[in-house]
Amino acid sequence: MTEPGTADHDAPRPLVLLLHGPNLNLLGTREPEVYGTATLDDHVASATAAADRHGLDVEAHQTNHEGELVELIHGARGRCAAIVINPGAFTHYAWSIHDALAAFDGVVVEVHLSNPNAREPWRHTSVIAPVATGTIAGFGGLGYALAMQAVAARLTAR
Ligand code: CA2
Repeated sequence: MTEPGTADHDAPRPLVLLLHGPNLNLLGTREPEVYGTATLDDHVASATAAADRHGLDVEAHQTNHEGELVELIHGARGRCAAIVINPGAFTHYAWSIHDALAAFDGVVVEVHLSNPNAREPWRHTSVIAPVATGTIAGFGGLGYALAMQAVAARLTAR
C-alpha cells in the first residue's frame, strides 16, 4: 500500500499524447523569426524530457492531415491521460478536431510557439480553445515544458 503523499513507483506512468498539425514538420527550415530555429524533433525531445521530470510518458505524432489527427485523438480515449496539441493552422477552422477533443475525457493543452493573437486577424480565432483545459502561446518551445507541468498539476489535483 502507498502512504498518502508518497509516490507509488510501481504505478504505470500517465501517458501524454503530443500532437503536431500541418507544416510543423518544417520547423527549423523557414521563418525562424516567427517560430525559432529548433526542429520538431528538438521540441519533441525537450517536451519528453520535461514530461519525464513530472513522471509522465509521451507518445508523439505529427501529421499534415486533418482526418489523421482526428483518428489519433480517438485513439487516445481510455488510453491517454492528456493530450498536448499544436494544431498548426487547423487551430483556426478545423471543427472536426474540436469535436474529437470534446469527446476526449482528459486534460487537453493547446500550445502555440508564436502568439496567434498578436498576428494576422485570421489567427485570432481558435476553434480548439473552447475544448482545451488551457492554452499556452507565445513562449516558443518553452510552451511544451509548461504544458507538461500543467498536465502533471491537473492530474495530481484530480
Ligand atoms: O505558433 C504556432 O505554433 C502555430 O500553431 C503555427 C502554425 C500557425 O498556422 C498557427 O497560427 C500558429 C503554422 C505552422 C507552420 O510552421 C512552419 C514552420 C516552418 C516553415 C513553415 C511553416
